[in-house]
Amino acid sequence: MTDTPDSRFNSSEDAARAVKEMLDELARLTTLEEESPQSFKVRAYEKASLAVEASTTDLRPLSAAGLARLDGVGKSTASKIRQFLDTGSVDKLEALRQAYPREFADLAKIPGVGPKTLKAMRNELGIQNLEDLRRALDEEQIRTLPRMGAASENKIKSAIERLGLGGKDNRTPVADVMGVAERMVERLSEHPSVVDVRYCGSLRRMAETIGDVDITVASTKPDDIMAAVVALPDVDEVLLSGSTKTSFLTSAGLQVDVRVVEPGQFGAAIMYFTGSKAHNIALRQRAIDRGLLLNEYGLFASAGDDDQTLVAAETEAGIYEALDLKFIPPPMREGTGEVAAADSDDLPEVIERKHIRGDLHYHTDRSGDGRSSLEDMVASANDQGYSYLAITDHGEDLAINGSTQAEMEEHRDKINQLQASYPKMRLLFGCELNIGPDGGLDYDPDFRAEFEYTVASVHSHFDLPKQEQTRRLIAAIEDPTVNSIGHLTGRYIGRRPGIEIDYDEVLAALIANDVALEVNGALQRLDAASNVVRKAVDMGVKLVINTDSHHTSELGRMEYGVQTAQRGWAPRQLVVNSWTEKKFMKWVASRR
Ligand code: DGT
Ligand code: CA
Ligand code: CA
Ligand code: ZN
Repeated sequence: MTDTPDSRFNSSEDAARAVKEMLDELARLTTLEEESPQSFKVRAYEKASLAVEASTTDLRPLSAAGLARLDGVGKSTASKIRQFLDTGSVDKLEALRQAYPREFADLAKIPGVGPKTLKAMRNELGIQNLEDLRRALDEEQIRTLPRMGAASENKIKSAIERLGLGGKDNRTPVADVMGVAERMVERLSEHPSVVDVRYCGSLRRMAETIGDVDITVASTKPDDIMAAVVALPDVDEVLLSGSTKTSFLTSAGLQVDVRVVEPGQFGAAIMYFTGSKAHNIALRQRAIDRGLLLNEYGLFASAGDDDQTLVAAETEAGIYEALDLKFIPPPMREGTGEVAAADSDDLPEVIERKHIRGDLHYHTDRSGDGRSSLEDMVASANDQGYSYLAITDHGEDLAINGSTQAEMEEHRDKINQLQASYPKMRLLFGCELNIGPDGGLDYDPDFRAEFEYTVASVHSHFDLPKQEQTRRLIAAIEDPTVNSIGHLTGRYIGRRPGIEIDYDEVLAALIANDVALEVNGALQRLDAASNVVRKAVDMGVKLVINTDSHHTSELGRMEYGVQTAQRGWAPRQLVVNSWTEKKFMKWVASRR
């Protein structure tokens, strides 16, 4: 195969995605280079990245001049994109990677470590990586840098701890893994020798951070598969190349293990490699108790040492059934009582994607950060077959992204007009209200009451003490115009720790006021977290699973939200957006 400009990327979408990732990395490293996220160059890369994401144009055949004609793409960025499409790399980016190796650049993710500080850390103290930084913190050296003090040292220390960066193992936020894994699985599934393929491990269990990616392939031709794996565009360095297993690193340093198994053993294999280890052990114990043997090749009945008969192996469902258990959804397989619950028929009927009838946190370009029109956003929701949809653009208190009352009134008219074209889907004029530092909300209470549905969320003041954060949330929950609380802590997994609250108090307030708790399906958020969902479920708090979409490409987040809810053992009946429109609207009305 030759690398003509058109053959490097299989599809227009592949090319756009890779270009966007390249631009994002350029923006990140240029922020370090220029010591400011506000620099002209950084803004240019960010704008171009958004433009590429929003555009449906095939970038591959465009000349540099053609690329520069795209809205939001400047001339200099256009020539970098062209170079990337032609060669797979960009000189400028390679130079930046040299200057700022990944383990150093990653330190910029720690709240309290800005680009200026980071450079000073390296120039003054020789800090190159997390380990160096931790040592400098222990030796109280950071406070000797300009603008830093003992308080900044403490802030950085606690951020390292709360982000889970402290341990030896280097885990990656699920948001940085899912896209890569889905892409590899899709590509492998197109290979003629692949019978079935699935990602397993912590990713299939929808963990928040991922150690490595485990992909299992069913095929009778392992050699073909191993060759196809090392040819994947994501492979940066092959670590292990065996006859049925290949391990490699992606350019972002993520490890991927791909294993090939016989098609007849696919169920047993994906069950084993999905884990968790604790779940596997509980299942194997159950097998032993029944005189059976369970391993990655199947479930066997043993009639003497060398004589084993296969009981089940082809599908996971078949193995659970043979173990006399209900099927346990992967996100619940954490060894936290799910096997015992399935044994005594106490396993809840958890929410599934097919139960979802509406999205209740949904933006349009009425919001400063929204990127698709009202018409397109509503059409996309309609394609999902939803029977109701709350359009919740940002309230006025959210600086540049919010809308004034007059703008909202005009927006309402547009929504009402659009309703006529969608007889099967009820459109609700909604709002994402901002919870202020003291729990105050946008607009005056009379106008707030005109929204047909609201989600109230924290977007600022992340550093208040726990007690104040708790009080702040409870004040919002008690407001009669609030139907739900969006992304509870405001965290970005692995990047921003989110507010600290007293969960018992907040969940009790949700119950007392009959306000729903959102499970936000954006992968960087997954907020409320699954452990909080599980606590909420135990108390009987109502839930709502949303995508918080700002673009028509983001509706798939519903699946991630559902899996996070499953991880929290959320039963269908507690999820308000699984209810019929009639039941749902009755609940909304009872609050107002
Ligand atoms: P990670 O990669 O740290 O995010 O977490 P996992 O769960 O993906 O763990 P990984 O990649 O080490 O192993 C994948 C699965 O393989 C794991 O969930 C269960 C299974 N497994 C690994 N080691 C053992 C073991 O020693 N015993 C049993 N029963 N299963 C294991
Ligand atoms: Ca893994
Ligand atoms: Ca692994
Ligand atoms: Zn939102």
